[in-house]
Amino acid sequence: MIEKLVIANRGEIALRIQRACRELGIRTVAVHSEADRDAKYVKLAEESVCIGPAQAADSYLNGPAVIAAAEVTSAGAIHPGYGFLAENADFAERVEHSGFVFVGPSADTIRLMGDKVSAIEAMREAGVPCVPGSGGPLGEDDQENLRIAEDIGYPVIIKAAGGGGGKGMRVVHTESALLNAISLTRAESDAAFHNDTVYMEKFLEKPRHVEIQVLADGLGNVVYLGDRDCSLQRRHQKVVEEAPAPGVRDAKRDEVGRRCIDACRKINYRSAGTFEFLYQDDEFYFIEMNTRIQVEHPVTEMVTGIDLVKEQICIASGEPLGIQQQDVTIRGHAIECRINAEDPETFLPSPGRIDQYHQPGGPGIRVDSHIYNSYLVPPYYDSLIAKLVAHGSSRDEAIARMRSALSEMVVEGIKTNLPLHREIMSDDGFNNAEFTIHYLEQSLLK
Ligand code: MV4
Repeated sequence: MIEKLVIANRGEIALRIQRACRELGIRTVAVHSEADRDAKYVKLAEESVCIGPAQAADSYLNGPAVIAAAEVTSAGAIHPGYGFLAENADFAERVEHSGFVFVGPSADTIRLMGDKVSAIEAMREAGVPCVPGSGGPLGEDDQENLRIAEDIGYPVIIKAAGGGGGKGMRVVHTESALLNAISLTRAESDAAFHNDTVYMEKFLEKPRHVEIQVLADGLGNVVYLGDRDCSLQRRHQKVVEEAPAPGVRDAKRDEVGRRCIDACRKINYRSAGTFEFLYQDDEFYFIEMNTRIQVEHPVTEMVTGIDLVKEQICIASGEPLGIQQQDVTIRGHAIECRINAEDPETFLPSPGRIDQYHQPGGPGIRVDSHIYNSYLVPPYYDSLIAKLVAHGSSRDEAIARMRSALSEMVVEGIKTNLPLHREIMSDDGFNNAEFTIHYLEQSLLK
């Protein structure tokens, strides 16, 4: 078993990982930037190491500094959390070559999934349903590319193999716009990701974003932990997530979940992972796989009772997965609101001092947050300050509990998106689960 672990992250997820370690009897090392010296998770860790200046590029993204912190503290493992170095295959490789356990999949798996073309190819071969598309990189032959688009049928979308999460995409509605769109996406992709590989998919116009959570030990034991709907987003930033995805039939969810399990076995996947799908007209279409613990993991924890972070760490220690598929049951419904330090009108970050914080509570309420009274929200990082999660026996009960919790929650001194969450929880479209990925931007924020 791992005895000491470096948490290569900050904020609420650093605290979350630390809590999992404390339960498991693992000592923790917090690494932090100069701006995070006074952070709660730094004070609560057994040890801490300052790894650089405030700018993330000089600290949380500095792989050698993180590895050096593991060396000087004689830690055995590094947990990357989400963001920063979590899906950096070169970092994972360096961690392992330095003799530490990387809490996540192998560097090769991260690399395979980081290239969206190779990820789709692997999933298609494993029987995971994918979006109709080019089934590989687009070549330089214009006539061939026009023919591929004709076969798929317009509208199509051109995506960068090195992209993901909304970066490097272009929708094409007509044949006359295709070739220019391919050239532009290729050039942008080359500049942004040093990779000019692009591919083509049918553009789905009114999908929902539904993802499937898996846990795999790399020894052949794999389970899927149901699904999550993450459709409510603005500019590719998720705002509200929930589990299970409303309206997805159990038989459909199970069919796709089992395909995800098959795929994990086939690529020998290890750790927690998420299969991202577009969901439209009762069908799932794979788009990407995330090889990290995700921000929205708590909704899955609430409905399954399984601690995903503890499972990740036990798997990384080499333990076989202690859960079988028949042990996984989905109980009730959970919703997560991402509370951000941002201006509710302009969406610009709103860092500063928290003058007043009242954390909500009550049955079924969970708050994952590192903030406290008089905490200074630094301006350098993501604006997420809290994840407010509500669980109930039904979706309606979860929403009612979330509404109550939102009415209790007080964050003063900085601006937050609490007003937006209160609006969403009272919105008819949300309450009736009538939404797509475009709902927040096109209906609610108008
Ligand atoms: C798509 C799509 C429609 N059709 N692919 C955006 C983020 C990246 N993960 C994939 N994305 C999309 N891919 C096809 N074939 C629409 C989106 C998309 C989207 C997807 C999930 C959540 C929010 C989104 C917002 C805009 C576009």
